[in-house]
Amino acid sequence: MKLVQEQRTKINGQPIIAFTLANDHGMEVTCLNYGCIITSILVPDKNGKYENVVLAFDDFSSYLTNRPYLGAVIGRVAGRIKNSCFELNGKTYRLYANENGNHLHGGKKGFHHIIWQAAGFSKKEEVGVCFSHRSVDGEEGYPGNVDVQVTYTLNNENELIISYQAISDEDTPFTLTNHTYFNLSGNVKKDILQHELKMKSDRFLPLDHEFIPTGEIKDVTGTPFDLRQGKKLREVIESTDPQIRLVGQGYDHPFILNTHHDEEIVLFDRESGRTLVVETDEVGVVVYTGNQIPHGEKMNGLQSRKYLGICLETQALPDAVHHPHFPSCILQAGQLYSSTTKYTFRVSY
Ligand code: G6D
Repeated sequence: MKLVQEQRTKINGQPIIAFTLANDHGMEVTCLNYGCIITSILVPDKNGKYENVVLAFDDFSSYLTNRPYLGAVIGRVAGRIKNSCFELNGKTYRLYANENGNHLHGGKKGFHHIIWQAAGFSKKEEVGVCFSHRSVDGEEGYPGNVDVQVTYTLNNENELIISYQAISDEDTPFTLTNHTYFNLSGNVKKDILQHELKMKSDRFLPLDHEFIPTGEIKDVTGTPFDLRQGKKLREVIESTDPQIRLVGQGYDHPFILNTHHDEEIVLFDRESGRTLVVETDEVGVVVYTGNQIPHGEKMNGLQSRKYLGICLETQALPDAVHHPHFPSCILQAGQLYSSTTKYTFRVSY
């Protein structure tokens, strides 16, 4: 196992450090203390060729805006909160409204724009980085002081494990995710439309015109959201289903997972043979096929465009604060928030 850290730049005198984690088989993960952003994951294809399978900006400065939220940890609350407000314990809280009057992905200065405290670690069978941050009372309009810890661990099973922990001194909505865009072709040789996605999920959440769950929980049977047998993403984006069309021909939808830590999400690229298995203890996953990736941003040596990557954002159900029939996303004062998502990279021949 190897851990290398190097200073990339400074922001207001604070060093921006890149951590490169390497296991004994050649898999590498590179991440930043800025937004806990993952900028590279090198894994082999069926010919043993190691290539990067995530989207990343060519220049660090692009992360200071980062409209696509490339690679970043998202919080305090991943997803959208309608009208940027919620009621809690008889009080109304107003959040920063950063999209059409709604609150998206933690607001103006969400966790993706934070310089986290970071400490690398290296043991015999694992290497990683532990990021920490105190989100103070009133940050983006949220109540309570929350101490957050995000740990990236790489082991010799080619598993990247992301574990999130937090504790708050007041009740507050709280659900984190990682917004990495995966593209298993390697160095973004192709877009993701030849990828196949399989998921153990019987239900999904239809969205309204602002991409916020309507509250309906719908059976996937007979819809383009049925991934139980696997589907090519090209088939999905070519669907005429109104929900596929609504978000720009693709997914941007929450799915409710049937099971946990049971190979519930599998992404496969036949040409390279690369397979990504995602397992989580989270209730759901927002699958986003990059329909809104802004054009013309420089990433992976290319001009960005739609469908260059797919996000598998494991998290609580979006806008849960407004849907009492969704599992709650409220972190009670003094309760430990704990969530783990594991990304396993394999090769299929
Ligand atoms: C778009 O609607 C999508 C979001 O789900 C995504 O997280 C964001 O782009 C990056 O707003």
